Amino acid sequence: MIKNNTIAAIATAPGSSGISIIRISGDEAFLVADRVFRHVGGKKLSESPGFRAYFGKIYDKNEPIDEVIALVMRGPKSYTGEDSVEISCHGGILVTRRILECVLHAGASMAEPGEFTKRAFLNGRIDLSQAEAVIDLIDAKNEFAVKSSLSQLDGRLSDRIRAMRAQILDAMSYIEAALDDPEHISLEGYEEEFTPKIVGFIEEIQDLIKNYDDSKVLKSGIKTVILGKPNAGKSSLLNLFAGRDLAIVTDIAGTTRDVISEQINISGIGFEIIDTAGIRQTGDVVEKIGVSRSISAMEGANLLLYVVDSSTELDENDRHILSIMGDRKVIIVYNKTDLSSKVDETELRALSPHATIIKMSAGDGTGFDKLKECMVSMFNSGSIAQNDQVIITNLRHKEALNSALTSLRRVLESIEGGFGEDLWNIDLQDAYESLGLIIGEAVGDDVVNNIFAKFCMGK
Ligand SMILES: Nc1nc2c(ncn2[C@@H]2O[C@H](COP(=O)(O)OP(=O)(O)OP(=O)(O)O)[C@@H](O)[C@H]2O)c(=O)[nH]1
Ligand SMILES: [Mg+2]
Repeated sequence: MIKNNTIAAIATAPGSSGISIIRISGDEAFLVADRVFRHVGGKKLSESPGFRAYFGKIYDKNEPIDEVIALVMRGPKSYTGEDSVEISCHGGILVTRRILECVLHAGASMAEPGEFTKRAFLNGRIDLSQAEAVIDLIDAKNEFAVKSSLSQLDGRLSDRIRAMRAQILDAMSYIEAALDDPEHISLEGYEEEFTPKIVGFIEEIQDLIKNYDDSKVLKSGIKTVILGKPNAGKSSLLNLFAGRDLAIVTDIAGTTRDVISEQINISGIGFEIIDTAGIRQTGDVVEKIGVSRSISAMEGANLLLYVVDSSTELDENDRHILSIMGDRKVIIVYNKTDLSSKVDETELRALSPHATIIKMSAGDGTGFDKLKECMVSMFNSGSIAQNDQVIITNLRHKEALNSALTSLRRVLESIEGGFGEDLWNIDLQDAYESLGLIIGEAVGDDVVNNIFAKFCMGK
């Protein structure tokens, strides 16, 4: 346990609320709290066995400030791993600040953002990837992000990394021992046993890296681009998703010129819905720019919603757009079903055989629920983005995995090239260290400070 001074901060969001919490942590947390808190029954927090709540008042010298509940947690079984007190007071801004001031006067120092979590890391209660999961959890914008951060906080990533490091360490020790004592430990034929192990590590790391891109999609939302020729009803559809008049809708073909987007949530899954300019051959300079933006928006999409105006016949514009969509995931939105239909479904199906067709009216909202259900079921079946077993969500982790991968590939090259076992160990050592960076072994202070600086106050 690292001896630390006692820190304090307001842990709840600033503003008026039912309750606010002032958090105190460190060796003198109980003493500091006892200087400002008077229990109704006269008990001292420093004499508490811990994990109990005490009702009383906070005093500034002899002036009562608020009625509060003090929650006492004894280290190492606390968030920070240290003795901690959480004071729940009435949630006014002034009251909360005044209590914090009293606590600071009583001997605590003001915590830096993220310092409570940093202490949990420095005290060995959680590792670095778990600390990062705490920020991710706080920042989570959808259920996927919550789930993946929780699994990381739970230590699932750390467990996999630790298991790999332990095996690498074993291999290194064996080689080292054999090099030191060749008479008793032989490396004769060892590469036959060793090569598959290294290949196994490489595959496992590749697997982790591969799901990084999917997880990035899931954290920020599945990129869903609405495409179609002018006047098909694309902006009307965006407005339905947004639940408000976000984009301008008119009966003039070529209304939308710019790419407009909105983050939404359907059944806990994040989608980034992007409205684009209708695609057609046009002489208008501004509209032309819009059309080329629509096409580049399509490039990075995870899902395309192709809107067809079913009240007009399919034309060259429709055929052109359907042909440039390639093998991307497409839902065809057969729009304007409230008008008489001029579009033959079989022809549509022939143009885009793998797409699902949803009939709806963006005008009055009929069939919109079916479209949303279809989007969710494509996600759940894994056809838009992989949604299980996703573990890597953090760029720092991905970079560490990449450098471990490079080192392990070098080990394979050394084996194939018939280079000495001492060379294998140099690269194994590098891989071991790179993996260690993920869980926070031997990371520099600057990296640690940088990570915790992203936290909010009181966390
Ligand atoms: N009757 C009917 N009209 C619709 C429907 N959806 C859209 N419209 C109308 O069709 C016209 C064009 O709609 P928009 O949403 O602006 O079409 P857009 O695809 O964004 O058009 P551009 O931005 O020009 O590419 C507007 O007059 C809408 O009110 C629908 O389901 N039924
Ligand atoms: Mg539009």
